[in-house]
Amino acid sequence: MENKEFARLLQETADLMEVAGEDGFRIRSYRNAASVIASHSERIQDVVCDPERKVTDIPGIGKGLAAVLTEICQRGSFDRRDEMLARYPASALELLKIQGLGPKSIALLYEHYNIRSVDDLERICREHKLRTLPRMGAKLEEKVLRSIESYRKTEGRFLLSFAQRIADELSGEFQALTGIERVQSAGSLRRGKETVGDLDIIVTGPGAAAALDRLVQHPKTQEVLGQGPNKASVQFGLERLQVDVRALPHESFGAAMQYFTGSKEHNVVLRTSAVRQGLTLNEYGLVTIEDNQRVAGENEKEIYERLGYAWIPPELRENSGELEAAQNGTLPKLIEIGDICGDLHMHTVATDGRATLREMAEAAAALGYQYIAVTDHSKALAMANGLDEERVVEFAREVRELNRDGLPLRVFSGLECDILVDGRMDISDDALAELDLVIGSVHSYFDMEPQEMTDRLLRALESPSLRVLGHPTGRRLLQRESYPFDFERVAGKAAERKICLEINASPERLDLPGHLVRAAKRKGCRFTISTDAHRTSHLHNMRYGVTTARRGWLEAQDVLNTYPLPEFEAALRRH
Ligand code: DGT
Ligand code: CA
Ligand code: CA
Ligand code: ZN
Repeated sequence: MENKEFARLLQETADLMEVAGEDGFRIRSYRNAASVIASHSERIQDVVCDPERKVTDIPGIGKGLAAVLTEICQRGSFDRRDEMLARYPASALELLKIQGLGPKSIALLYEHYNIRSVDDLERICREHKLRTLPRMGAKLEEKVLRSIESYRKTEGRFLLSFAQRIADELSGEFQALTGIERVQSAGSLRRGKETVGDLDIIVTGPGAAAALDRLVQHPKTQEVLGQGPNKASVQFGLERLQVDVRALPHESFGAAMQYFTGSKEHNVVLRTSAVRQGLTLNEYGLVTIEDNQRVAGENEKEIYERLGYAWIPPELRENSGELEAAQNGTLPKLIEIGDICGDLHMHTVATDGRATLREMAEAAAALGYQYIAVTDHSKALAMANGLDEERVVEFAREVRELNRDGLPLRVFSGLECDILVDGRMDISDDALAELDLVIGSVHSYFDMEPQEMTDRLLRALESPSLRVLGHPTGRRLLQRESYPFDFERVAGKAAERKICLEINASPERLDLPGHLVRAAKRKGCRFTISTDAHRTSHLHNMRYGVTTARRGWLEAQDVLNTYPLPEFEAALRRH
């Protein structure tokens, strides 16, 4: 069991206790423990199961919590949680996921309107009854309705990185079975979509059916949804991610990959095009309608080419112009992970990161990078111990020295400077001017009117030292939508001011999203792709940023950190 899962169970229970109006001490200790566990570097399960170790040695974990953690290890839940769940069914937890409603509001809704589900809540808002409760108003009604809409869109979806981990785990196990030729993921995962509904895995080879058995009998399989000779579907892991595995003959591999990669919209157009050419396309192959002659199927590329298209990278298969481009020979030459020469957004122990500058530099050098920018937070993020002017200037000096002393790669001094509520930078221009690379980011006051937020961002783009607009929409996948603002205007101004838009590769953000990357490119913007790493392992998330850039049709030259060191440095100086 992952630390995140322990943390989730504790948070959940604390939430329900708060709904129940229980005393604050217990609740705080659960929440505190959840955050300690979530960021603990070792697996809590290993510590709990090791008779030589004591969980109570971890700061923030007392005797009571140690017992709770042991119980979770043994049976995946604990008494207190079961008690709370008996009192407030799963629907209360569901309601807690609606943004804008805290436990206290939910308690009120239970009490006054006996709300038991998201549907109930929606009805109460539509009937304007929410505003009759203490401290709630018409504005909150609107906000809750918007939150419900976004909740329904994300319900039952998973982060790309999480889906990828499960796909890798299962693929590895299938590959190890005998008689397996190929194991590949299709579906939204292969298209690199930021969230994934379910996994679609294709297996070929004489022993392919063994993969279906393995899936169905897997110790982590929670429930079997169906099993036939060619297909098995299960709910996998505690998170109950649905996994569909299909066993197919070797000669259908390409057709199956094409069919199950989708998107549905892309496939509809391709199939229609096939029919116009007297052909039928399905998961088994491409065949002539007239006499059922097979013309392609083993190889995806052959299928596209036989139909008059260049092979289309999966990230583009959304029926948003890629089919026309593939016919005209105007598909972009998409950026690849190997094009990346450096990472331009990361944090260290100086603020809320876990590693030192040298540790980050060493880890980045091990990835083959030529340079990094270290960009800790600025003082407005007091909780993160953000840098003030004095520390900024001192940091710039220190980095110049460290580069002379010999680091494993070139380090640029940077800052993730807060964009204040009025659009000013959190740090004076003089201090910012000492740095090599300044990112400006919004971390507070998300609830502004669209016009205000647009003005705030436009003003930030006036800052003379600003090089990059960090995580430009502020979205948190499955948690918080973008703050509303006029994206076209902001992108236009960024292009004019030659300020890059960041593609933040953190799997919880992937911000900008692909469709906005593409829109910004049309406006003439350039980009950076960076991990926002808070520990060395996060540097590996670069792949998700590159995937998102590909979904935005970017080529290597659109992205500043594909430049080799001399060109990158020259570009910084030109600014
Ligand atoms: P997801 O799982 O919601 O993130 O999105 P996808 O795209 O992986 O969708 P999924 O798992 O329902 O199906 C995978 C692909 O298989 C889909 O992109 C296209 C193809 N496919 C599945 N069912 C159908 C269908 O009923 N009609 C058509 N045209 N295509 C289908
Ligand atoms: Ca899927
Ligand atoms: Ca599926
Ligand atoms: Zn940030």
